Amino acid sequence: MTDNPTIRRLRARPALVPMAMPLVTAGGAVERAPLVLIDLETDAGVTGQAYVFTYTPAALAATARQVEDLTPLVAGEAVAPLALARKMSAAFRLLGRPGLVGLALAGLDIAAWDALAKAQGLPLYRLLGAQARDLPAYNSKGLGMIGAAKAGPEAAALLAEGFAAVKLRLGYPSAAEDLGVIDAVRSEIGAEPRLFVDYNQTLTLAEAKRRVPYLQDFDLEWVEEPLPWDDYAGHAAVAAETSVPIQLGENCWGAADMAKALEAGLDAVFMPDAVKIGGVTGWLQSAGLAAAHGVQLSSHLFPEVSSHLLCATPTAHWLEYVDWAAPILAEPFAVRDGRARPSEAPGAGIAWDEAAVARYAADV
Ligand code: SMN
Ligand code: MG
Repeated sequence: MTDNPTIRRLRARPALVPMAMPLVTAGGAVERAPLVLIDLETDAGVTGQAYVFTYTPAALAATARQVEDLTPLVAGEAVAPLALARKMSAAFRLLGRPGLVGLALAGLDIAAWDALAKAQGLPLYRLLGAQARDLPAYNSKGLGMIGAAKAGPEAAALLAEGFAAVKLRLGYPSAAEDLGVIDAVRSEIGAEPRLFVDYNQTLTLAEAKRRVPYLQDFDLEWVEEPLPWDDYAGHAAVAAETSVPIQLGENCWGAADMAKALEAGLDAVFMPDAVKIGGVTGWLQSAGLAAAHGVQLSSHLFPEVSSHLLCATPTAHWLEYVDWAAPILAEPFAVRDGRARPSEAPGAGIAWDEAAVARYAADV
């Protein structure tokens, strides 16, 4: 094994992975997890692994194809993620990065960091110069819009998996229904567990100004994306009406979007998505910006790589836990007593269970 590998090719396999708890949000439903499983093959006996989530099966085949179509641009290049990011920026300047190109480029970036860490024999957090530590994690895999009667027992079941915090998706037709769901959950789980709520970008400004202040009585950790993600002026107006912290950032495409969000000066916390933000490279740039602004950063999805990234984040806050990749991973990510730690294996902690990958291969 050499610590200076070069890239041979990118392989991408689309998979549709069953979800124990399908997730209905006000912004759309996810019934099976559409994942593109990426292998970055090198000439040095190490292969980098990453997966990206395409939200809808309609984007699965095109994203997998986009990843493999990067091969001619990177074959023969060193596994040097920052140099690759520079090259990809130039290659996609005219087209632009948001969308499926952004997912594919983040997959390349994460797989390249994974391969580099493996070549060095280090877990990713150590390659990044960080130390492992316990990260507070909330169980986000369920609690879609299932109504007040089901939400209480489901919240209790999610906490019983070893968590002290869960997230509810809101945005029911009426404010009364939103409040009824939170009420039902609080009566079932008591005052102690931390609660988060997520509107998935679905309220109008007038409705958000009316509904969000009602949430104040429930001691919530945050309210996520009441408005379209990049309506910073609108979110600032909502933040001015309530003491519940506003949480944004899962839809920022790259550090430049994070910079714009932070410069908008609204009172908010942020939770970049390791993929949309541009992989490990985009995350590190964003973590630097957040630290300079003194703003807390949580993660969105991808708990395996995000646990490494949060250890390298000066203002690290919460880790979002979902188990959507667990069925195809050789060692699914685990949280104990509400605390998560990055894996100690070389790389970012992603290895395929090949039998499961074959079982869930998507026919697209
Ligand atoms: C979410 C993420 C991914 C799919 C559906 C909903 C949600 C979250 O916004 O933050 O977990
Ligand atoms: Mg969200």
